[in-house]
Amino acid sequence: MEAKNKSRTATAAPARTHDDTPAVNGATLSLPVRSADVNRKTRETSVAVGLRLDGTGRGEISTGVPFLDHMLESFARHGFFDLRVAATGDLHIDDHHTVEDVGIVLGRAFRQALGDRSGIRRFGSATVPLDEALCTAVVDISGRAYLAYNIEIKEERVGNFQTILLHDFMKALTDETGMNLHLNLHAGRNPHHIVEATFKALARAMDQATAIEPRLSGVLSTKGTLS
Ligand SMILES: [Mn+2]
Repeated sequence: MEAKNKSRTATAAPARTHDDTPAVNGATLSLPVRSADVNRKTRETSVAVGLRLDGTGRGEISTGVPFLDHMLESFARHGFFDLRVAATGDLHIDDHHTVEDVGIVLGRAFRQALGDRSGIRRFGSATVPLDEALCTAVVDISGRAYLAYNIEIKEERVGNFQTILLHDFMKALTDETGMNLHLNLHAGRNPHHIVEATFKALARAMDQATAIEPRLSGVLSTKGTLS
């Protein structure tokens, strides 16, 4: 009996050929959970973000700014991120602090969840229509922050939401994630459509760029680092 167990152990051990990612059912690699929880509290806002990169698109968003909630739910859904955002802010002044600070904390969550950025595809791009609106997002999660914002919206507001805050949100997100983001609007009349097409394009581009590239070991850079 004892000898039998011993021989089983002895033959089983060499079957694990490499590292610590054993095959599940002989097929799927078990990858580490890429997620982050980030909180930030200032005299103006309090923001908590939970992010899982390899999610299913579930959003639980409550920022006190309904239009931003709608945009972030769309972002989670189309990027297949699981995203929880809870924010309270000085909305009696205006939405500016809250929208910008949600961008900051979401960016920090991406940075934290990506770690040293090893294994990611790094680049992503998507062009998304919403009726007459058409927007392209191109992203390089390079560690270098740069936003090229080429979106012109004539209307000052969508409902109560100031359209200029889209720029502030994207700048905060870009800076804190440490990425290069180009946003180009090709067409659009309705400001709701323009902003929503922008978030959807961003979601799809970031889904690609944050995805794990199975052919890659280490970081996708000839420099050897993305941090
Ligand atoms: Mn909508």
